[in-house]
Amino acid sequence: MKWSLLQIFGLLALVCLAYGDDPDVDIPDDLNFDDLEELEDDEALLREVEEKHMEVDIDRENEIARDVAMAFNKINPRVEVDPCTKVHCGAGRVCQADGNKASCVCIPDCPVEADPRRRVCTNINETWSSDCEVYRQRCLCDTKDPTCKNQKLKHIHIDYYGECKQLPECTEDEMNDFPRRMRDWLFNVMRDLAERSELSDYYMQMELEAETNMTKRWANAAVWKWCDLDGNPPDRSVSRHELFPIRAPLVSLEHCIAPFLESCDKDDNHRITLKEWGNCLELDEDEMLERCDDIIKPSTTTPHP
Ligand SMILES: *[C@@H]1O[C@H](CO)[C@@H](O)[C@H](O)[C@H]1NC(C)=O
Ligand SMILES: *[C@@H]1O[C@H](CO)[C@@H](O)[C@H](O)[C@H]1NC(C)=O
Ligand SMILES: [Ca+2]
Ligand SMILES: [Ca+2]
Repeated sequence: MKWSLLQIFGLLALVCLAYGDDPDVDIPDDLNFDDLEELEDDEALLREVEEKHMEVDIDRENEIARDVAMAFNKINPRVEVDPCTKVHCGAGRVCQADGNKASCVCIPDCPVEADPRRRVCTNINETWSSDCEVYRQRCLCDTKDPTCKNQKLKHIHIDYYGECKQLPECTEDEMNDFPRRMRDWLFNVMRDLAERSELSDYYMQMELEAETNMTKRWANAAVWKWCDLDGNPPDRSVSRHELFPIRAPLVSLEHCIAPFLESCDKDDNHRITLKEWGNCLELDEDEMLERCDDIIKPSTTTPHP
């Protein structure tokens, strides 16, 4: 999950570089996913993505440090422990410690974003300066803070990255060709992650299989991505919310992605099963085996209605 986000942000950064300077420039209709990685690096954005990963590492270190401190505390109860180290607040929120109590509060200030590439388009087709601002405002309205600008912003969310714009229609021909391009793209993303050793051993094995057996090439990549998206919660079905990492960064670059993902949910129940995913990618059903690399304890998974 984390790596796929990195991958997509990487792609986004590279593509933004190419088109970012002129917001009015048209994205070519036949944008080829494969070419994206050949574009030049954007140091600043990539650094930022790396920092986000570092934050995750720091969180983990803090957790370990806290556990050590807790153990020590049993012997010497005077050691102060930051109650926030183990608290994960949602988007737009940060943890605030009050003595030994921790609570999640709205982010007081978002970093000022002058870079137009950080802009996001919301579900009400409004351009905001950054994703942080959107999540912060939603938090303020959600908590009935007096600085909430408008109660309806309680339900605001990011539709896609980039400025709001008139998205070109996905023509029938483009749509017909899209599953093939998507399969190719998924395989290339998987291969790229494998080359950078950013897949788990389990998925490395699946990638190797995809490299050596043409029958498995697209199916393995499709299964991997589906498993990868199905993380919150890992219940063997991909919700609209879980599609966010694959949808939001691509919508403004690839105007068929949104209608394509819609079309995958054949029975319109807002979740995509592996079977539906295989069907819309036009893959052989027999090859779409549920092979997810995660430890699911059946007792802790909540089935969805
Ligand atoms: C969203 O806003 C953009 C820019 O203001 C506009 O061009 C576009 O038509 C709007 N889209 C919709 C669906 O209203
Ligand atoms: C390739 O995959 C197919 C389908 O799963 C399988 O039947 C076949 O034996 C595999 N071929 C090799 C060389 O492993
Ligand atoms: Ca899920
Ligand atoms: Ca469905």
